[in-house]
Amino acid sequence: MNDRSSARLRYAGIRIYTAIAWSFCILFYASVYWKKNTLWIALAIGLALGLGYGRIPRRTARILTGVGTAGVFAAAAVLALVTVGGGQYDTVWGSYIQSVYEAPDKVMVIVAHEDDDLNLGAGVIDSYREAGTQVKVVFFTNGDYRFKNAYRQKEAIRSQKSLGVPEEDVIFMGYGDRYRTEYGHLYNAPEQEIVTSHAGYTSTYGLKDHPEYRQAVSGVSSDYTRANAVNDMKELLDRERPDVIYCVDQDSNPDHRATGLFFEEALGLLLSEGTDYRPEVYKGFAYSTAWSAREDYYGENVPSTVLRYKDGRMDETNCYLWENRLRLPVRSGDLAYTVRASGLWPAFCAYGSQKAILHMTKVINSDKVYWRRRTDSVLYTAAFGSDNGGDTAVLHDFKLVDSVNVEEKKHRPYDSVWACRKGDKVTVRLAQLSQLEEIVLYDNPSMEDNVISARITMDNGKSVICGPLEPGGAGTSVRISDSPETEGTSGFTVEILETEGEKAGLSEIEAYETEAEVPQFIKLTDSVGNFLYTYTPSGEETICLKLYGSSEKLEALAADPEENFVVTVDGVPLELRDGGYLLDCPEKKITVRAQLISDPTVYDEIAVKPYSSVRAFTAPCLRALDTMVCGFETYLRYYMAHGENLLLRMLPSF
Ligand SMILES: [Ca+2]
Repeated sequence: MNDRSSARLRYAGIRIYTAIAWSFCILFYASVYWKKNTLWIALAIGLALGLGYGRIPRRTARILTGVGTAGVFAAAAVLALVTVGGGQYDTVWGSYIQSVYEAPDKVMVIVAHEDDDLNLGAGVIDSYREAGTQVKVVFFTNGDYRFKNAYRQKEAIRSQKSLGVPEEDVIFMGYGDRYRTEYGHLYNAPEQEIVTSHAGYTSTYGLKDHPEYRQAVSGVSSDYTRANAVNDMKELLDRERPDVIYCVDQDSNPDHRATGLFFEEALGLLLSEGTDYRPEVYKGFAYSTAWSAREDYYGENVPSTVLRYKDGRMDETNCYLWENRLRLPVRSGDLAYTVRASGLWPAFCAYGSQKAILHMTKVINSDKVYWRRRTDSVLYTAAFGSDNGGDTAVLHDFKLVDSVNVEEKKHRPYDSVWACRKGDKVTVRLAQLSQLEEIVLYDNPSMEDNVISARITMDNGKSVICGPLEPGGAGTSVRISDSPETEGTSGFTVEILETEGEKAGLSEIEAYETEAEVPQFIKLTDSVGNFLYTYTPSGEETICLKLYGSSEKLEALAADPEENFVVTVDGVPLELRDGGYLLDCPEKKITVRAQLISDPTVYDEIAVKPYSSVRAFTAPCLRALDTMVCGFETYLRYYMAHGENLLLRMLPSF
């Protein structure tokens, strides 16, 4: 090769390099304002630079190359800064909280789509895994609405792996992501009718080397029938028998609704068969408390999940009151000053096709919220009857709501209730004599149609008048303390004394012999109740700490902190005023410990860092850079996902 052609080759190399460097820089720095066309604008400018390189003065060309190179180095520095400078919270939570995550042997998380696992369980799944607890993650659909299942499922496997869940503990049920039939969704189809999914499939399928559940256990696929969907779910639960189950509940997505209802139907059937399997069940929401929650990650301290709606109810369903939520702490490594430094970053990155990174500032909070559904009611095996000919089967099927059309977004599921008027009675005959402590009546999910008053009469003659019932379908607890000398009751009747509205009714009745068991832990919070791990005060202020108790018992103790708790810094108790523990902003990092006086194993510890004016200046800069990096990575991964998915589609079969 002569000198001339080698120089030409070098020159061409520099042109290409400059074009790429500039495209990259524009993409990277414009990410914070990313619009759909940013990619094309960046590529066009890069291309123009590459083509025009020979036509501009050599000196200008050199400057262009230099600036492009400087931009690339600066981007690398920004990446390093938000990763290292965005350091994770460095508290170790009390071993006591660890014990909550250590307690079960097996946990199951049931969601509709590949990415709902993060909405429902990011921060909790990894906490269980860190405590050594097995977690099985179940995806009901293949996520094949816009993407190939192969792409979505591989994303899920990668994401879960980063949370510590091995591939063999990821289960795909293989059902469709939406359906195309006249019945609307599979959930509302006739039991044995085979329906076609949006992607054109009529039976369950999975990956070649990771088949769907039915294929894996029976060697055949399940046709897409409603009966098969319930049966697959029921068999899975019975086979796996997890101690704790987390599952999505109602929201505007038909697949989320269907998954939650299929699960409840399947578990209801299992419970009615009289097995001794009684899992702890927690329902949660993929949208308002996660995917579309408030964007509030950035701040000195990551706050806890907030209610997005006004009247203390979840907008998705009236059945869950905000005040009744269980708040679980998250692994402190998941919280950091930037999202790039969060321990959950790889899990969100894995879902490139869903732009999951962009939702990290919403999904990650200092707690995860769930609603407990007890499964130890003695009524699943009881015989029900009513004098008004209404459907009493719905009163002990485990479902609090149901829907004749899960596709109808605005539809409030009032369909599956025992309709009643004044004077109507339900008779309940228990399978065996029981010493009942509590009966819970669930009014129908309508806010307007309500049972105002009812009388519960036990077979042993005792009767209680209750009401008005909590409107909207949240349970109303009625205390029934059998006197100790009786052998228990064989049943009871519920007589409706007064109603309001046209469609009054009950959606479920439960009866318990014992108190509810919930995870037992305390957590230090700020004055408004945000869970704390590493607390950085936002000014030179006096800090007020409070206590959260996870159970009614601990909550009651926390309401009288002077008698029951001691909160100390290096062994010195903090002053208690108006229910809060007062602490002056420290000059060095300190550890605050809260402890139950009667049981020192019940405790929590947080770190409190001094206020730093340097940090007050650098933190907002760091967050701005973090936003830029998140935008860049989101779209890079999103376009890569589209490219790979396109390739998958071109392959004949996968
Ligand atoms: Ca029901």
